[in-house]
Amino acid sequence: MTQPETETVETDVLILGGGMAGCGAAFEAAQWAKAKGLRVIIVEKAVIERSGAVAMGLSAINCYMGMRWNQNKPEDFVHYVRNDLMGLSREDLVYDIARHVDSSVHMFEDWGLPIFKNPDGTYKREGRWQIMIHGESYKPIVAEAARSAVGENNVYERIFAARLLLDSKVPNRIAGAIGFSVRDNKIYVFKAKAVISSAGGATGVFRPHAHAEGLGRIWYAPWNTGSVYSLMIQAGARMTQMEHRLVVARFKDGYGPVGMWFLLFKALFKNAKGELVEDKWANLLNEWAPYGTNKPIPTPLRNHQMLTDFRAGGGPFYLRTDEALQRMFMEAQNDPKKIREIESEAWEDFLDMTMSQALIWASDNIDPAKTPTEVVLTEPYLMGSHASGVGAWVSGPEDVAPKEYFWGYNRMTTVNGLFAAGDGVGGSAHKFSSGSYTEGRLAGKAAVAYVLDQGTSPNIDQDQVEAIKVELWKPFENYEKGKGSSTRDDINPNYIYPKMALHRLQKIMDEYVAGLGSQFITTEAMLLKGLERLQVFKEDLQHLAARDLHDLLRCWEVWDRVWCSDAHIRHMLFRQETRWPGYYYRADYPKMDEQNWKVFTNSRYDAKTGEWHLQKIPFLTNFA
Ligand code: SFD
Ligand code: AMP
Repeated sequence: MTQPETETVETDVLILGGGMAGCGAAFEAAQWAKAKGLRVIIVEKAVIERSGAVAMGLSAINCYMGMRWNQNKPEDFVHYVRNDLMGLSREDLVYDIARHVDSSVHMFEDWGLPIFKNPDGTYKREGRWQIMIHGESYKPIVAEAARSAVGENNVYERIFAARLLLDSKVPNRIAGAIGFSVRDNKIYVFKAKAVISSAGGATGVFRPHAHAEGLGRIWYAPWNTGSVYSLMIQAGARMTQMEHRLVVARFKDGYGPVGMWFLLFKALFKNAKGELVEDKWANLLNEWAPYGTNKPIPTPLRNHQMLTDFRAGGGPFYLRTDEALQRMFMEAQNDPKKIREIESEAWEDFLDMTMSQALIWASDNIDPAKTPTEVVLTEPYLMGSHASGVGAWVSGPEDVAPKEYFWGYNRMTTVNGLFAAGDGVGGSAHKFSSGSYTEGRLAGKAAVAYVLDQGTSPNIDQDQVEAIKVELWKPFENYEKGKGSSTRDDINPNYIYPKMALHRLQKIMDEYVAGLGSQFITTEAMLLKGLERLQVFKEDLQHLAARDLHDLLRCWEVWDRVWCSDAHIRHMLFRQETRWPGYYYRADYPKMDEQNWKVFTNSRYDAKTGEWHLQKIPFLTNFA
């Protein structure tokens, strides 16, 4: 590949990642920016109509209060999230999303998203916080609003954001980002007064169930590679709860979500002997009181019961789709029209968001009304929007944040002018699609306020930009220098392709860092070994090779995952307790320790020294 062309783009607000949070940020920032003549840009590595976790669509919106019908108060949601996260959530951030999320959902409906309705006009609920949608086109609907809000010229697609740029004259202030096109031989330098990091969570860090050609068949979006974290970590932003991974129960092989079956269809979760796992292991929950003894059972503890039963010989496990559907058919008095409706809902749940699950049913001759469906736990994901809270440590909203958690602008990280949203924000889980969008809106509004208050033009160090450009293109150089020294292009003593590198990373993480293969168990000694292996692996990664732009993208995605792994291991080492059994077990500290560890764990990477600094941050809340 020849040297790339460089294009410099100047903007006031730069949004990295046009997923749910990015589209929310764009929509909101544009409203405030327009009046002041400011520019807002989205940079997306794919095309926003079909990018990110909602690319395929969704069949539910899992964060909706229903305040217009007095169904829930934001405070109720704070209590729910507190319990599911085993006591540790940023309640100011959770509350802030809860009080605004309904307005986002109402806009989605206005823009054409079909929402299931009850005869009285209320939204049909799957569970207390979840509503059902015909959501195959959810993302195009949301993207269209974002695109028209910022204007077509301000949507930069098929560009991978690879580095954040800091101001060369003002310490700890953001100045923009560098990305490269995944279609043309081109590097972009974006100069910005404020940046919103919303490039999605991290998958593929751990070895998944599927392998070989099925490697990408996982639950969360395979193209979310942890950029949102690696960009912010390298820029020196303080991160929080990076140990708090997500492991969820999913239908086997297709990774279809289970929420609708549990909550709406009331399907029971049974082991191979037909025993109810939740009842059989109810006593386990006492050890994790007060959270374990509250309802609903926290997500990690449901996993913990399943893993315990597995060790006692209970596997395989099934969601009794057969029993649930037969019961519902009976309740419908075997009316063929009603049965058809129930069957359609059952299949649409997957056709709207995880088509592969419906395909697996069809190709394996499974009729869920006759056959129970096998359920397994996923490999761990790093994300801040489902039942887990990894991400950046951000300022809360002024009116409800403890004063220690507020530093001027809502959702601003500890780097001035750098904001985060969605999976990128730590300690505030259960936002899902609607909450991530809402958080994007909050960050978008605050970023415009920041630009208006503080936004002088950024200073960019051209030498630094040149050095990053050389570094980004190095995999091409590695390939050119190394090629030809073996008969097979993919086996070469001089370089390593990103796919092989990914396998190596996943092996380290699986074996030492409590992945599937080690039954989510680890210790200090195992983690230290994993860290050592990761450091050696990083040396080999200097030899990553790219033949084309697609390879180049994959190379830098591997690096994203390595940064996430580094942070994850260090945080797991730091927290000396087992707070989320079922997500991971520190076998050397097998209990939850409320006295010493009911704290947030924050880290900061110092790019100058290459050192990580970890600290405990007191848990504070203004909510009862
Ligand atoms: O039940 C770069 N989610 C669900 N949410 C719901 O509300 N209801 C459901 O039914 C949900 N289910 C579900 C969900 C996700 C998936 C994959 C399935 C099922 C199968 C979760 C939500 O989707 C999730 O919480 C939000 O989407 C998170 O929002 P955000 O904005 O943080 O992430 P994103 O939408 O994936 O967007 C990230 C964007 O960044 C891009 N990107 N762009 C430029 N440069 C880089 N370096 C980049 N790296 C990434 C991505 O392309 C993307 O556009 S259920 O199972 O939970
Ligand atoms: P899922 O489909 O598993 O991603 O879950 C969708 C929604 O349902 C999320 O809000 C989950 O927290 C919730 N959920 C899933 N399973 C259960 C369960 N067994 N009990 C309570 N809530 C659940």
